Amino acid sequence: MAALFIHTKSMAERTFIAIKPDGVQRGLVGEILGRFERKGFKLVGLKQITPSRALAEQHYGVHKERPFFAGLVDFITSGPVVAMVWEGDGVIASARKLIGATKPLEAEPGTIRGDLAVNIGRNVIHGSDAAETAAFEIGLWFEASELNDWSPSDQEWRVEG
Ligand code: DAT
Ligand code: MG
Repeated sequence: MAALFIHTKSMAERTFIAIKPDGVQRGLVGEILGRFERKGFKLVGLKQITPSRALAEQHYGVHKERPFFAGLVDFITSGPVVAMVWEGDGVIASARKLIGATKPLEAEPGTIRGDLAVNIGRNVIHGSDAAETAAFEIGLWFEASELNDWSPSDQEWRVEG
């Protein structure tokens, strides 16, 4: 059943990750990037951007009726964000595990929020929560030309075959 082991670029799973303004201001960019790199995922898009209100409101559109929405948009537009796309099998769910629970005081030690944050309104990082939101958020934050297909030279040491 060799077909089971065929991987093509079109099958590759991708997720949208953003280091929020608090993470950038606190000098946590390298620390956070390093956790995804060390796990073995592949970075295929990376830029620093201060989001417009329109971008922020679309990104958090699912929360637009929530009482914290205006404050959330104020916060996410308050300074540079480091926007990323990471690729790999299972990367959407795995990234959410690396990130930890939304409330940092409930996030497990060892997770990004568990180790690096204390407040829900300053929880340093965003990660897409499902395949549909990942596709939406990647398309919202990145042009197709900003994403790179490439093969890490040590790929065979990360995945089989
Ligand atoms: P997550 O970022 O873990 O996907 P979410 O989608 O429920 O969490 O909410 C998006 C962001 O909104 C979250 O990272 C922080 C903020 N937020 C959520 N609930 C909040 C609350 N009750 N008070 C203040 N900010 C909140
Ligand atoms: Mg969310």
